[in-house]
Amino acid sequence: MTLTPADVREYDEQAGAATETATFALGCFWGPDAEFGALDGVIKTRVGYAGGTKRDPSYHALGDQTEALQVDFDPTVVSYTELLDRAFQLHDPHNQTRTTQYQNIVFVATTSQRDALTAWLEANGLTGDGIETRIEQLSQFHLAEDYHQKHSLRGEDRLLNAFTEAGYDDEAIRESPAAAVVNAHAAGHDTNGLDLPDRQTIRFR
Ligand code: MHO
Repeated sequence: MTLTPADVREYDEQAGAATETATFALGCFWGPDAEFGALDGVIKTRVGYAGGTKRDPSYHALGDQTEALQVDFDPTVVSYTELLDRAFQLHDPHNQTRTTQYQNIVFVATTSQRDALTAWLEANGLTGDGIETRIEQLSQFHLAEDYHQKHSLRGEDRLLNAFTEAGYDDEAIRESPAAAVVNAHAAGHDTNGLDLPDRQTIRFR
């Protein structure tokens, strides 16, 4: 089973869309990176650190920062509200983790995201004050180290090789729509046959 460099290029060339960005912290960021990468309408994902004040945080010098995930999504395919559905499926809003590293946080970036979150909570019988999940205005998102980006994809040489052979460096892998979906596949998620928006499919051999 091989993913060819041509498949990678072909996928990314066709994945262009006007996107919005959503940011969540949902525990170890490897998991949600793959979970969200499997969703239709999620174009790009990246992991990083947010929610704290430490400058230039790194995995081994995190300070008060939390592992977080950013997704660029096509709002004509998936709504911010649907991303909230998934974010709240992936954690329990009534239980917060003790460590700063793995706090559950919904970062809102715009008034419309804040309004959508308020409406989501209300529709689910919750209030911002009544849950343990932190709700914060997004200020800075510090990119995590390359080895954390698309962690499941990087764990399989045959997948990583398809990207490096297609000429992708670490930044290109991090920002690649094909890498987001292949990472989800590698983590065992149902990626809908890796369908492209126009139904062309990355072929695994
Ligand atoms: N050190 C843990 C969690 C990693 S996650 C990026 C592990 O190896 O599974 O915090």
